[in-house]
Amino acid sequence: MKEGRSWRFTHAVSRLPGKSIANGLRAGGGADPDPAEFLAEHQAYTKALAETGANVTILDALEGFPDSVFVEDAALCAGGTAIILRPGAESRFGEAAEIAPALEKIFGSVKRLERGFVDGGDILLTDDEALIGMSERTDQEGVDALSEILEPLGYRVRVVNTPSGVLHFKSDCGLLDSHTVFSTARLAGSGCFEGYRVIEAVEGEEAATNLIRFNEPVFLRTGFPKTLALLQSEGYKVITLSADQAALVDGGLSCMSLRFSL
Ligand code: CIR
Repeated sequence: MKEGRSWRFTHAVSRLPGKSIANGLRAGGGADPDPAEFLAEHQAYTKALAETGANVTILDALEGFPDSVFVEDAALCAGGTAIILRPGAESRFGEAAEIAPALEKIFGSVKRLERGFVDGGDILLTDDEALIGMSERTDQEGVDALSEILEPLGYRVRVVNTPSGVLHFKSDCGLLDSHTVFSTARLAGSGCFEGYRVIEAVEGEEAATNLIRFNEPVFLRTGFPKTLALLQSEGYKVITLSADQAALVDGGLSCMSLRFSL
């Protein structure tokens, strides 16, 4: 196992949002995102990833799949391998076949989940573990199938629960370094991070937990000043990025890229 493989990356893959993002799934039935504003946020996001020195591939928008900008749910890149998942929302299932050719080109070949359902947003990878949250989108059959692929790649699988009413496991947590997780109190309280150092979210700023560590910086959503101060006081270099448009359709910073090293 390579120390830091869960946050030091040479590559990322993202997909441009289409105009159809206005029809993206959302639990709350709130306002539609604005496609032009979403695109501007996305451009700032991919630029920031590239500025860490990573090679960022940006795929064309897929108008037929409104949520396809959230590439993290259709595939998982782990241990030098790309795994095509089976997203659990009906309107998103076809995104997996759409992303496969791009990953085949980059990785040479891909593995495929053959049964069940798993959304990548339910998977938190650390250096040697995959914490997989059972959710409305991720079921036991999918977890079993994914475990068969991940264990030979050097990941122990820890099956955990996504809190009810929460879309994805990583809606409520993010990795800060090889040993440290940033989590809402409600998720950390379940005991699912035993063995890790946990920094709990500031009350009222829980939505900030969907952050990503990508090389040196931690990317945090703009608008969470107490969280910014907390993470800086813990010694992290934090860069803030707006993800307000993604949030309108239940997305955040982690969902908009696949992050890996070759
Ligand atoms: C969905 O409901 O699937 C999208 N509107 C949001 C997906 C966010 N993805 C993620 O947190 N990994």
